[in-house]
Amino acid sequence: MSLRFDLGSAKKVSYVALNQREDSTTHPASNSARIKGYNVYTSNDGTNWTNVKSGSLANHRGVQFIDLPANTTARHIRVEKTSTQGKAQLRIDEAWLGSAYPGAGGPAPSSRYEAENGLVSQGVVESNHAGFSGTGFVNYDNIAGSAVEFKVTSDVAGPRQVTLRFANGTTANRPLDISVNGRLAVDEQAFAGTGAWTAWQTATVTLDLEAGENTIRATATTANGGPNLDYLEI
Ligand SMILES: [Ca+2]
Ligand SMILES: [Ca+2]
Ligand SMILES: [Ca+2]
Repeated sequence: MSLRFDLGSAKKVSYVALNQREDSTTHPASNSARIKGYNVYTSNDGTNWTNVKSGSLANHRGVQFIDLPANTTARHIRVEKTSTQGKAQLRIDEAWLGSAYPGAGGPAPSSRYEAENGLVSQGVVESNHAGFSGTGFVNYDNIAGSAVEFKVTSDVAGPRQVTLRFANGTTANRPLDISVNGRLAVDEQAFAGTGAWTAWQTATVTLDLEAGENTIRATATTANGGPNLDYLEI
């Protein structure tokens, strides 16, 4: 008994995931068709097969993963059931192939820069309103020109999504001018009231960054100062 996939052309395959039919809620499920022993074969022509993995699956419910050897590339994948936890059937509700695990390649994980570790100009680091990340947040002085500056590293040049986490316990918008490397990038980015100083929200802007270190400065533009600023994330 086997399950066969045709990818249409040779592709990288990192794992096979199987979600098998739950035949019984009792344990042990002697009438279960769950796979015990298996072989996984690959082929590029659908005729000549290579056994790339053999093993056994636990008698568990839920999705189970069969990891394939590193750099497995094939058009055809076949999972053969060689022994059973119960009866000799193959009962698969869902199955899929993965080319990579999350985090293995693709965009780099985001980096967080806490505002309280930034360069604060006319503001104070506080921690009296719960829900912040890190060790606190920056309370901008209520004055135009108060600012927080971040040194942010980008691995590539070009537009990047940059998220700012903030709280504004007033009902008045507290806009910030956001500059990159000394040039105004976003004029009067809005930071509306969030309902409470403990109610944190995020605002996302797109900034054109250079590869390497960038200076991002968020400057209050009204006499109310900025919102309380928790962090910047890229
Ligand atoms: Ca303030
Ligand atoms: Ca402005
Ligand atoms: Ca923080």
